[in-house]
Amino acid sequence: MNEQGLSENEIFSYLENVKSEDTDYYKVLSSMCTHPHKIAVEAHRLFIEANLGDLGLFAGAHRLEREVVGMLGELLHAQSVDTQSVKIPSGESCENTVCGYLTTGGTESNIQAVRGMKNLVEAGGKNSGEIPNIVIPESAHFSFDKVANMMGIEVKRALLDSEFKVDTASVESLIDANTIGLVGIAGNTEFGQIDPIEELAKLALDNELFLHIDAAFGGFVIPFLENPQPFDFKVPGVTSIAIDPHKMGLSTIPSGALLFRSPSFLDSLKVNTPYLTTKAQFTLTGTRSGASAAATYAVMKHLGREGYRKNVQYCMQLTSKLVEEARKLGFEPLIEPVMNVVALRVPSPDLVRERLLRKFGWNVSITRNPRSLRLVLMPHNTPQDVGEFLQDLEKVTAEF
Ligand code: 0PR
Repeated sequence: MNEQGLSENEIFSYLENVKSEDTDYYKVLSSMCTHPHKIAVEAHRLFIEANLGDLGLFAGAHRLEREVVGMLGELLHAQSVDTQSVKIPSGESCENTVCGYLTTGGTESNIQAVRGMKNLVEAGGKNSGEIPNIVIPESAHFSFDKVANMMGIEVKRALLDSEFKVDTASVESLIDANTIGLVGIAGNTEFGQIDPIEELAKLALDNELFLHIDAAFGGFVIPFLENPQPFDFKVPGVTSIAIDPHKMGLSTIPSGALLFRSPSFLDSLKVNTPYLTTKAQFTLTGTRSGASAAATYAVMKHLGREGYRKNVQYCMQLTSKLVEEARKLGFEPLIEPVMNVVALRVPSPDLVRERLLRKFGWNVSITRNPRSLRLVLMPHNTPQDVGEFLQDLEKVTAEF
């Protein structure tokens, strides 16, 4: 650290320089995040110092968190949503209402959902003494590798079917006496596919298991599609859901959310906080951003269902355009896109990716199995970009 402080000017000229190395999302087809809505940015600034780790000091930001959890609960068909009594991590009781809290994103939500399962099983005396396990789809996000590593839980991976949905027969075959829960994905990272949530829920109910749905990406997409598949609390057996406002919710980073069907789930995450303004904390992080709560509140209120529907329609139109024109070039998608993620079969995908970046500046990614070009069509992309991308793809693949 320098001994004497630099001037504001010096610092900001350096920062602006450095920021030019960051993407402005132009030619980015690999990201599930996008520019936050300007209303979210303003609200974020207004609550910049709010710390939801000490709720009593930030009652306003805490109210906004409660309202966001309430709105998300409504969106995800929680049975009873009463924003006055929505449970947030402050230690109050919340019978018959959705409960949850705002996390830093899908990773924290997934970790906490599994931690809740483990704690509830241990509290219920159901622990067999063996290592507990969960069964997740092979397509699950790598945040579940962190779950396995942190919590001493075995993570079993079920096979996918030909459409990259989890194969429920494979899930069933992996369930044993030490299984505590299942995971389904509503919008998987690589293919944008939705697992058969109703079938998973039936398995969960029949075997008395928890069922966590990772809708980190799909949570702000599926409800706004024309014929949404059931994936949320409407499906009996779904016990928790991860949904990320900082992806298709157009909020600022870090904005995730974890919702539970039952308050006992949240209670199982309780840690006493003797010297704070509240007696207990249910979150993974201690100090956490109230600015994210304000940003998410602002953008959800501002856009409403209509605004999000338009956003999803726009991204789906880009998706259709991309697939239609890619087909004309002879490239087929691995599946008919369910949401705004396309996995495109191209020759030598790794080389194509590298050349698209080096020659034309496109950022795309690759699916693991099978390897294909993965493209996420986000609000920052335009129809013109899609047209240009396809021309560049044609040039690059002509070399093979
Ligand atoms: N669950 C699913 C289904 C996800 O797709 C992701 C992230 C997570 C959980 C974890 O969420 P957080 O990263 O918020 O903890 N999916 C994206 C991915 O790994 C995240 C991302 C976003 C990566 C923007 C790159 C990027 O530029 O691809």
